[in-house]
Amino acid sequence: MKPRARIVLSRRWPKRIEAILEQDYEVWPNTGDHPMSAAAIRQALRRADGFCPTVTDQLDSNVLRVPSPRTRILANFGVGFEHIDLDAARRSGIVVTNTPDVLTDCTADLAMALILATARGVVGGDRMLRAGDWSGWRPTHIPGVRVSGKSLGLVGFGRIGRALAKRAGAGFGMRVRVFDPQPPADEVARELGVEVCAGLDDLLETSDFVSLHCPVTPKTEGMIGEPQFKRMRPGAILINTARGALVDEHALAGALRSGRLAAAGLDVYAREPEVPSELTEIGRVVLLPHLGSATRETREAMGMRVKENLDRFFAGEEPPDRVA
Ligand code: 8YV
Repeated sequence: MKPRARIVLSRRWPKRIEAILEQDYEVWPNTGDHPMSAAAIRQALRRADGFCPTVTDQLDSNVLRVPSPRTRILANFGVGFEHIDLDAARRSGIVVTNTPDVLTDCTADLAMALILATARGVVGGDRMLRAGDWSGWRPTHIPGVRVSGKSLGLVGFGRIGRALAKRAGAGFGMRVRVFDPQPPADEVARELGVEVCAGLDDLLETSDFVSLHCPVTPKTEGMIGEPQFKRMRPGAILINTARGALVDEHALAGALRSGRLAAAGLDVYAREPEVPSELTEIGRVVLLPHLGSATRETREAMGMRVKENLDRFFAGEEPPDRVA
């Protein structure tokens, strides 16, 4: 019998999926479930056939410069892969895969949740009530802003952006405007009921809510900074479930403090798990700890998608979600 391939999981995965993996692989889990150090990752690359990282692992060119690695596949648990240097992986002859599709709906759901939470005082209201500060109903208590019928600008119109467009358009009657360097075909835009903006500035100037749905690349890093906040409608709300590095967090805090922005809903940060204190100090920001794909169903589906990539790769076939 062929020996089973040895794989390292950089974090604990849902129990059921770890058990399924163990049927076909020699699984080395990271029992402590802390982010792995560069040295521990290098050791894994020397000793395992496959390495399954998450967003908390930095696989830069330095880490990947392991002389004759045993690892031949980095099967990422997650759709975003900016933490992996694809060129360095290619140079070391390592294949890279990710997990698209399976987290689209849950991430779009969370973006919608942040739109509602920021607009309607969901978190502030809960906080006030628990603090014993609720003196009873009154017409002027926590005046939110209406979501239904407002305009929503989507920066990036891939899978998650499209899923949010459906929810916001069909469910909340929002006018959805999109900007993507690769704009959707006319029939796709028509079918999803979205208007395609001429550029980012056009989107920022015409949206009550702006929600980010693009990957971080050298081109998009810091793309929402002071000049962009100045272009946004006074009282607009920023939602970010994509990546923290898309936003200049200091400029965001400034735009919130000055009142230019009414609120922000954030699930991601530039230097996770660090969250700038100038953001935590502002009550009108809803801050979540990177929960986009955090449902039992989706985390299991992500694990199974990684397994599908591993299975195909170790069977000598092309893995379905190869990105390098
Ligand atoms: C994941 C995500 O939880 O898939 C992604 O890119 O942002 C999250 O939903 C995380 O990346 C796991 O690695």
